[in-house]
Amino acid sequence: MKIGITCYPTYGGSGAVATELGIALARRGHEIHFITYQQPFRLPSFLPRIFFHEVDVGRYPLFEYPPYDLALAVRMHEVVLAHKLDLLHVHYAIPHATSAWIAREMLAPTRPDIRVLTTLHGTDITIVGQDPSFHAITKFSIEQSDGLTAVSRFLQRETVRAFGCTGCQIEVIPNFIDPEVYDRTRYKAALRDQFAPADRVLMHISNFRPVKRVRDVVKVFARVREQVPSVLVMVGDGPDRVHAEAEARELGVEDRVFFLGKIETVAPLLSAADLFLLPTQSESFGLSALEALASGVPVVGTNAGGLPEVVRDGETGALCPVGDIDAMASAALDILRDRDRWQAMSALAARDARERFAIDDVVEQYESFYDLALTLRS
Ligand code: GMT
Repeated sequence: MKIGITCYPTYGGSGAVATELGIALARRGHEIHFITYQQPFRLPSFLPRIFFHEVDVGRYPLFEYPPYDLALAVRMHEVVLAHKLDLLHVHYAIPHATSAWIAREMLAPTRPDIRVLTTLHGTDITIVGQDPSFHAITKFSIEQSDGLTAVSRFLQRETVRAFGCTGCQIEVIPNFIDPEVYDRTRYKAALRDQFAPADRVLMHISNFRPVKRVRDVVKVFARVREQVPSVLVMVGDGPDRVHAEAEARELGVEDRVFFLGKIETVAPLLSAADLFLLPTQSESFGLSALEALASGVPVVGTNAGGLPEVVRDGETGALCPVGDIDAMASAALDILRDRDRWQAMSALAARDARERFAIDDVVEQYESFYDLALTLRS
C-alpha cells in the first residue's frame, strides 16, 4: 500500500506513535509518505520506502496567523496525486483530520477512491476538541473520516460522549512498543551510576504541560526521599518545567532532582530507572508509561483516563486518585522497599507489555484496518 501519514513531528506521544508506525509499515513493504511541517523527530534521515514531504506555510504580512491547515491540505492533495497514494492516515484530529477532509474534497474529481483515516490520540478529544472554538469542526472532521481509531477504550467512550458521533465506528488500536528497543538488559549500567550509583532512581518523562501535573512528581519524590535514598530524573521540557524546578527548591530537594531536557532516545534512560512516576490529570493511554513497563520499570500514577488499560494496578504498578500525593508516595515506598516485590513487578511489567502491546501485533491491526477501509471503497 502507499500511505500518507500526517502527525505532529515534534516531541509528543502521537508523533512518536505515527512515526514508528510508518517505519514499521515500510519495513513490511509498504511505501510511506510523511506529510508534515518538519521531519518527524523519531525518523532517521533515510530509510527504504520512506519519504518526507515538508509543508511550507507561505508568509504574508496580512497573515497574523498563517493558514497551516490549508497549506497542509494542498500538500496532501499534491502528494496523493504525484505518488498515487491509497490512503491518508492522520494522527491527532486537529487540524489534521480537517486538512485531510479538504484534500479529499479537492481530490474528488480525480481520485474519488482516496480514503482518509484518523487516529485519535488524547487532548484532540479530551481538551482541545471540546473547546468551544474547535468543538464543531472536530465533530465534523471526525464524522467525515472514512475510518477512526482511538488508542484506548477510554478515548473511544469519551469521543462518543463528547461528540455524539452518530454512526461513527471507532476501532480501538492501542499504542505499542518495540520489545527489542525497550529492554533493560540491553543497556549499560553506567548511565545509572551517573545519577546515583547507590540510590534508587525515580523517573518522569513528559512534555511538562499542566495536564501532566509535574509538581506532583516532585512532591511524591520528596516524600519518598525522606525514607529511601533516591534521586529523581526529569526528562522532557515544556511550560511547567519552571514550576517543577521551583517545587524542588521549595521542598529542598533540588540537588537530588536532575532536569535533563528533551531527549530523543529514552530506552537507555528507562533501563536505569527503578520507578516511573506519572501523576497525570488525564491520559488517554500513557505511551511513556508503556515504554517504562516494557523496560521493566513499575509505574506509579493516577487512575485517570486510559492509564488503567496500560498499568495493572497492584501488579505492574500502582494507580491512585489524581492529586493524592500521600497515596502515590506510599505506593512508591511499598514497591521500592521490598526488593522481591520490585523484582516480581519489574518482570511482570516487561512481560505484560510484550504480550499486549508488541509492535508487530499492533501494526497488523492497522494493516487490517487499512484493508477494510480500502475494500469498503470499491
Ligand atoms: O493529546 C495530547 O496531549 C498529545 C498527545 C501527544 O502527542 O503526546 O498525547 C496523547 O497521545 C499519546 C499517544 O497516543 C498518549 O499516549 C497520551 O496519553 C495522550 N495524552 C493525553 O491524553 C494527555
